[in-house]
Amino acid sequence: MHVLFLEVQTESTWSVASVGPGFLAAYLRRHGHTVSIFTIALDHTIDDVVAAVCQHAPGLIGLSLTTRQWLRARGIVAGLREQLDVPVIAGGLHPTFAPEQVLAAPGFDLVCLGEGEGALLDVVAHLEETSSLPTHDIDNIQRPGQPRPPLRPPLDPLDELPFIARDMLNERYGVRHMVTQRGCPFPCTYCAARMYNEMYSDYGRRRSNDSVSAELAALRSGAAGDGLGLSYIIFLDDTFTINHKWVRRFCRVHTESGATPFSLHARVETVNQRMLGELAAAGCKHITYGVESGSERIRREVMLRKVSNQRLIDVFRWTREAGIITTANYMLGLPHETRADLEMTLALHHELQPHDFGYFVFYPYPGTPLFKTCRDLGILPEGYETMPANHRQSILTLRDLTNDDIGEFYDRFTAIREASYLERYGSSLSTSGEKTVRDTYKHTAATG
Ligand code: B12
Ligand code: SF4
Repeated sequence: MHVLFLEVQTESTWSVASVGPGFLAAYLRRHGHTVSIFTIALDHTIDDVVAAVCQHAPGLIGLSLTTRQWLRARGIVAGLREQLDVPVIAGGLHPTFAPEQVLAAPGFDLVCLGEGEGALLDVVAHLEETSSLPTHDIDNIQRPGQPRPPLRPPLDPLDELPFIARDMLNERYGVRHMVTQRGCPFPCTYCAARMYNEMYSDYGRRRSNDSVSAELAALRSGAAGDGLGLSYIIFLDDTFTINHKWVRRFCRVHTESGATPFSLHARVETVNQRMLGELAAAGCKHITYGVESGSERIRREVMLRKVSNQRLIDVFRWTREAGIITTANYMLGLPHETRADLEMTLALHHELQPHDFGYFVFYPYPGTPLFKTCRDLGILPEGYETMPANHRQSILTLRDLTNDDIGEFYDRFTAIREASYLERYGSSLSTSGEKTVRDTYKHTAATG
């Protein structure tokens, strides 16, 4: 059977890699099915989507949805299904934690909860055999009006999965996206990704060093078949630096194979000076750290991130000293946050001196502890699910911050960022050159 993934773009500035569909496509292909992807750009109309679906002629349409993607996808799927009768299945973080909401929307037939490889294969096999949607429980697959189905155990070992299907990722210039693990052991209350730990008793797994090296070697030798080779690696793992033994071995083997430059995401609790030195020697050029707030109270009591400001300051300094570029990510507008807390975030930013930073207004993702907190506090407005996720404003009716406060701090972050670009690149840049640098930084700062 042919499966078409529709990738829903929500912002033109994100360099989106369709990671989930990449794994699913590789798995389906291994089992004899064909898969393609169509990206729904911001200016595409329903008619464009209908035309693309007709051209790809799928037996099943799949969508991988974050909450932001869902906010746009529901209109698209409703419009599409008015014109075409092709079954639609949705998976990913939003459908996993708000399945009833997704299944209540016109045009969605099935939702996949959690890890999707085996479940999607079962759905495709069923459709192929019967030409109809399943009327019985398939593990992980929720149907309209039915209770949550049982979950199959997470795939283990991950090495048994085929390498990600590169044609789903929109890669260019040999810049490759890599995933070496699934699951994150930390308890951050705002994070949708960690909620898999609550769904499954033991979700954390990592590929072996050998499997990761083999995939990189294949890319280097051109085995991906796209003629792009391997010039840079973006590790998308939530926290690359979790297992020191694994990281040390990776550094050794990666150095021996030529030390292709790479970037990764880490938490400051999981690195030390020695590891940073080893990473730098192996080609690590850029680390993104989640800082989130400069207020230890907000981090400790609201986010369950118990690290001290001093540790953050030390790790940013060590990383710089190792010759690695740093990006810090911040959040604004959490429940119980005050203007004084936001001032602390700005003050900490000045102490950390990251090369770049991302700043995001907090959005409560379904399934997370903070989503529940917002509902319990009565600060999640009626009909929140129809409100757009706006970068400069909160959808919440916060008690201690107004939207003007959030907008003001957001603009202060923007001003700091622009001043730092100007200081660093200003004199040497034409207007169009400056735009290119900003766009590049928007991409590198893009993290969940
Ligand atoms: C890499 C990444 C990105 C990349 C690429 C995103 C992408 N679409 O792949 C970039 C940098 C672009 C990005 C951007 C953003 N991200 Co991001 N990102 C991640 C990250 C760290 C890893 C994703 C990953 O590697 N997954 C690995 C694959 C294997 O897992 P998976 O995607 O869940 O897929 C499996 C299952 O879910 C299922 N499945 C998935 N899709 C489908 C579809 C079907 C049909 C089926 C059957 C099954 C199925 O099967 C897959 C294989 O088992 C996650 C955290 C995480 N660990 O998930 C955050 C995460 C997805 N991002 C998040 C956010 C908030 C964002 C931003 C909105 C950030 C911002 N403030 O602007 C942006 C906007 C993205 C958008 N357009 O919506 C949130 C989403 C929460 C939510 N409920 O929406 C996450 C969960 C992080 C978090 N802290 O909560 N992100
Ligand atoms: S925010 Fe990052 S460190 Fe915290 S639980 Fe989520 S993925 Fe893990």
